[in-house]
Amino acid sequence: MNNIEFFVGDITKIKVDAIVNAANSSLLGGGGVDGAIHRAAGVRLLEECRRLGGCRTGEAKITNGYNLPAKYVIHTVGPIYSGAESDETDLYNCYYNSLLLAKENDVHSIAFPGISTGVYGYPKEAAAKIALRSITTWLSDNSGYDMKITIVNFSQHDYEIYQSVIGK
Ligand code: AR6
Repeated sequence: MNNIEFFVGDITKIKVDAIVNAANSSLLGGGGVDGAIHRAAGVRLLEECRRLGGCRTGEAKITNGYNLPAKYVIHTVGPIYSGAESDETDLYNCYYNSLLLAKENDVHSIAFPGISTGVYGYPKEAAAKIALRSITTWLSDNSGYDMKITIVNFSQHDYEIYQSVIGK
């Protein structure tokens, strides 16, 4: 996992080419990491999001980062956890499609929060496994492309969940 590193803390503080937002399908802001990103980026982010016309679950859209240290924000919509098989596919697609969109925009460093693991209720260990599977698959599918990936854990506890998944 040479291209993957971990950061414990606030994703809005990270200087990378793109940070990923765990948004909702309206793309018009909300709580959690979405609220934090909109507060830190400023009102121009909401103005640009209004022009995007929403986003489907598992898909991703890109905007500028405005007042953030990151150049871009990639907004993706995770599944609201229900236990259905489609949750796993949707969550996998969030990571994979965010990376595809990043590459299309010449992004070479990207930071992900734990998509769906807050308000949307996805169990954190299961979500970490899917995130790692999606990211490592994308990296091997795009092995000629230089992409540095940061997984952002908001708490030490979330970080430990990831490390236990990697250790297994
Ligand atoms: N930096 C990094 N991670 C964070 C931050 C932050 N500043 N703030 C929260 N997290 P959530 P979801 C973590 O609820 O489950 C919003 O209202 C948090 O600990 O933000 O995908 C949207 O508008 C958790 O592990 O996103 C949607 O309506 C992870 O980020 C809905 O919530 C995701 O938690 C999306 O729910």
